[in-house]
Amino acid sequence: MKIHDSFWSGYLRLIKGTVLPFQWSALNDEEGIRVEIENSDAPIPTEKSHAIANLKIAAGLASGTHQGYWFQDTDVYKWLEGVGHILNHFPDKELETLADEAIDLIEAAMEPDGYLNTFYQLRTPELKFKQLHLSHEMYCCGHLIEAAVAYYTATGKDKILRLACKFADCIDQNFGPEEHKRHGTDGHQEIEPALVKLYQLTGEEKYLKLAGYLLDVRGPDCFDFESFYTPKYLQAYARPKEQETAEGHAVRMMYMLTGMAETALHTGDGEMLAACHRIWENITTRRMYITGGIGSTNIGEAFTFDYDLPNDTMYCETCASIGLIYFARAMLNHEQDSRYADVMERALYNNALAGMGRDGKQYFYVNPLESFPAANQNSPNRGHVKSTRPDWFGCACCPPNLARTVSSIEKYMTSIAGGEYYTHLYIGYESEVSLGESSLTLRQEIAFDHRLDVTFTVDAKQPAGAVFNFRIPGWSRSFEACVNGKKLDNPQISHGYLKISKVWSGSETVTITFDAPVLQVSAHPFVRADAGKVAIQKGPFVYCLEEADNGDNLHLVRLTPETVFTETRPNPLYPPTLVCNGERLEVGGEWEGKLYACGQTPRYRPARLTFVPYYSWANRGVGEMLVWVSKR
Ligand code: FUB
Ligand code: ZN
Repeated sequence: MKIHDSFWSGYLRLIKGTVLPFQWSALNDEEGIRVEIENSDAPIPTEKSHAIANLKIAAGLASGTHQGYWFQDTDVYKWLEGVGHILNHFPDKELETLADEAIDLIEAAMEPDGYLNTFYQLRTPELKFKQLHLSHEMYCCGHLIEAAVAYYTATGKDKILRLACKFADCIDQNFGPEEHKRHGTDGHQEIEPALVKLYQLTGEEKYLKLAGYLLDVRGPDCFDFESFYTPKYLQAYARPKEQETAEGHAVRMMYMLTGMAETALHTGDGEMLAACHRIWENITTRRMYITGGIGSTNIGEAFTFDYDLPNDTMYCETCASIGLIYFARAMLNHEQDSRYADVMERALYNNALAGMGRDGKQYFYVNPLESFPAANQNSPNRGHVKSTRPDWFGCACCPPNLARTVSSIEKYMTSIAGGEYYTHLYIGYESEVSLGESSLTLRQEIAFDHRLDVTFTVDAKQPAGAVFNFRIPGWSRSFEACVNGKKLDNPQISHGYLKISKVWSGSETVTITFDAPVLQVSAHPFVRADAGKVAIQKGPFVYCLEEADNGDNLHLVRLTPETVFTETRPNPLYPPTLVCNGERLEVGGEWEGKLYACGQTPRYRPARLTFVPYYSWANRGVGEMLVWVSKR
């Protein structure tokens, strides 16, 4: 698929030209990259990445010992996966050579039985597979598998695939229900969805079986629980199939659910799928931020309880939103229902994209909905909230996770199910597809302004019957669709998709116009943090106020019933800026020397307010930011 989209093509070029080269420099500890503490759960073991150095040492090509987390290897694997995906968009010999070098290193560092975890190899070999609640050994294997599937698919080079299979086989030989094997699974899920991908690529049933085993064995009798590695943190307070709500560490929960949905797709395990449905409902109706962020607390990087969505102390890790995108996409494989794509889009265009700065060299790990730099700096319970994006992290899971996700954007845009074609995200592209017996060329053009205009062209060399489904986005209140210029008077709608079924012949065009009004969204009244407030959304984008446009003390501004928005477009490649009339509370001399007082009459003066897309915040220096704004 060739992406040609004013918004996403820029991101793909950024990933190729800047993000991946920059991340390679970070993994190699090149000078001038500022490493930040961001994981509040554990002391930072290094102020370097040391990820490539660890592999070199394990391979016997350098001296020294392991530095960094016990899952530092995955930063290299996720980077490799990103390279694999980006090569589908642009050939790049230089990146490919770097990737091949990294794969050679992985081969040299791997033990003869396929085991690879540079932390355990170099620091505590006697503890291999003995600290499963902590060790991330299978998590690392999962990321190597995902890298292998992507890199092999893009290049046809199979060395990394052979290495990933060898590592997966090592896990398979050591773990399983059989008497002679160890019984248990990894504290951090990830290998499960990866094994399903490996099964899909190789057709080897053993990988699917292993994924199922690792999902079923998790539970109260599975781990030796220690310190904050509680049963909830590890999603082990009940068997995954019996769980009702999203608990514990948010990234782990998302990767587990993705693994469950992907596994159930092939095994037909109804209980597993039912659990996915229950937990999906719990997350999306009670525990998800409007930005698609998840994880209401930094303590354990975790979910808390229903409607607990604080805007300033939350976690909303970039990886957790990425995990939600994966889970939503996996659910779309089961059910073509627009509610999954709506959430996928929300998480992608807001929390996930906010994880990366415009320059592609700075990243957020934690994504607040309200940022007050003085509090971030001085309040001990907000140390995890940063006012600007650091270059890199001691625990650097998020930056390469963004690289692999954005570089594979096409995987989230469309799908084919039951012989029908589905459009989930509106992004410009061109591709050749086979639908049943027919081979078609599809082209989609997008214009997003006051509304979203979609022009979808089908080129059929021979007349061909085909069904196309177009998602009706949750943010759109009305739409109009035409086929070859003729309006559809009774459009057929199924599960939130507009269905167009016909015989296509020659070049035919579907045009759809979705209105994209500026929405003032309220939260459920039980969300205490958002009471009396609204968030602004237009199309897939949630908006925010920034100090750079609106001055400080953003909590003093409010919208009114008379507020009207106008749109301006400083840069045609980006979504519009929204300007409106609101009010600002004046804080005058009557408050001099007082902290509390009775009988003060609040005085509001008119204020012009400027909202920018949330994903773009913190690109103009340090300043306040606010998503949920008071409304009179
Ligand atoms: O533990 C591996 C990764 O590091 C997790 O997914 C992130 O939350 C961070 O803790
Ligand atoms: Zn992360």
